[in-house]
Amino acid sequence: MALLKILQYPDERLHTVADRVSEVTDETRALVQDMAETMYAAPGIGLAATQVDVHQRVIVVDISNTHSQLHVLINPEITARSGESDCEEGCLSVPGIFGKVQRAERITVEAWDRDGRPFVLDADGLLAVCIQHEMDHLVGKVFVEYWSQMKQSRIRTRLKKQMRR
Ligand code: K1U
Ligand code: ZN
Repeated sequence: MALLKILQYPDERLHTVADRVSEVTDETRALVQDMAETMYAAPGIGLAATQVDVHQRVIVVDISNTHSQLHVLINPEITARSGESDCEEGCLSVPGIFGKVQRAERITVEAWDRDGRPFVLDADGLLAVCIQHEMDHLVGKVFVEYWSQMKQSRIRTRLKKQMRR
């Protein structure tokens, strides 16, 4: 088990589109375990494989205060969405930056669990927002990229200064 290094925006590798997982193996399960540990240690409520420089469609999410409701989604696909939410978001790859993004309030997502078994999850509120945020990472999109070019440029400047310190 290991803590993984989280890529920091504007690292270009965050723009990589992840591949589907063809088969869940022990290696996939080890990745899931390391991602969960990394998320809890950060601390965060979600993590996508893209953020740890592994370009496979794998995400982990746990919005509980007790680290007791881990959702592992392999090859997640949203099959239904409804309503609108503009919840404040943060990102472990964009430290210290928070802001709103318009998302669906409720989603239905189909995925595989860590044993490769398909399941369907109905999610709403923060869980739905977090799953959508993590699924964006899998297609190379970071939440700040919903905002204006000027705001993104200010964020990049601020983060580069932060990294030098
Ligand atoms: O980097 C990530 O993708 C994880 C991100 C997920 C997220 C948070 C809020 C809205 C949408 C998606 C985070 O976990 S940022 C850290 C955070 O939100 C948090 C940290 C500790 C306790 C509670 C929340
Ligand atoms: Zn993120």
